[in-house]
Amino acid sequence: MNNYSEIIELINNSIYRSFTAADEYQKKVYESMSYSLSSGGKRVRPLLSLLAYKSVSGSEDFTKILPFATAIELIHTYSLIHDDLPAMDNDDLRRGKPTNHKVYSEAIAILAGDGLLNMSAEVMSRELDKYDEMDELKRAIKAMKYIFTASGVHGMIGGQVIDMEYGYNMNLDICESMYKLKTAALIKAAIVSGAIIAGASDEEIATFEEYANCIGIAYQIRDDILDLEADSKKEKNTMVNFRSNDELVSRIEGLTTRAQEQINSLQYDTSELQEFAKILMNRGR
Ligand code: GRG
Repeated sequence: MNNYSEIIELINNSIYRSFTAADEYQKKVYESMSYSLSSGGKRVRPLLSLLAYKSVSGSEDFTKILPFATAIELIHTYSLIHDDLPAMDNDDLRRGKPTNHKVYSEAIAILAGDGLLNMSAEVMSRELDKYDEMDELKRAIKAMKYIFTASGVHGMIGGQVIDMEYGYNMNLDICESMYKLKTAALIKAAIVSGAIIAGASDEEIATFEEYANCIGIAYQIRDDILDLEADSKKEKNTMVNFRSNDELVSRIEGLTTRAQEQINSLQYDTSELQEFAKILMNRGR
């Protein structure tokens, strides 16, 4: 992700600014939130948000999109903290470091996740005061609605429920539904919110949705292959249980091509989104 280091710096600054002062008695929860926010996440989702915004607006002034991109990373971080908890995947390591609950206790990790989710709402709603134009305000509300729907039971949480309920006993169909919700929904929200805030039409948003869905599913399949290569595959089922490596690689290529074709049909400069789709699918850990 080296090519994008300047944009990632902007994102990181915005994430760290989203923290309000740490009061004395509850400072442990701030430390716990900050631990997971600054422990080496690639910032894929906020980056996609900014690239979609830039493509539609033609502008590199990211002031308007940054709060939404930041909120998505806060939501992503909460989901990882909760996913690692004993009641969920019970993992000891995340990004090569001890998981949040291992460092701060299970209770604090639950609260830190909750805190990050709330903070995502705070960061976005703080923006609403700044809009003078009704159209801008409507776009901001539309983006918020999209982000919260995608991360809720119709999206990411729903996907996590499928993982919990069917993880040890699923078929390809269930696995596809899980990927669409658990992984692709938040990636879609990142891209679509960028397009919404930049003023894309409904038809264009539908095209971004299709692009995002393809790269979201392909991103998860790539993640499964990386897990397999690192020999860290979990006991639960993933796509590698149903398809050979060659089939999965060719599925990733097919999804990436479809994603690229989709945004190629737009009237905007989508070259960075095209390139980023390729980088994501060839990524290592
Ligand atoms: C607990 C509500 C709740 C949801 C959890 C996102 C999720 C759902 C679980 C995390 C486990 C997992 C494998 C999710 C699939 C999405 C994925 C590939 C996450 C990792 O995202 P990256 O690669 O991670 O962007 P970094 O570390 O770069 O932030």
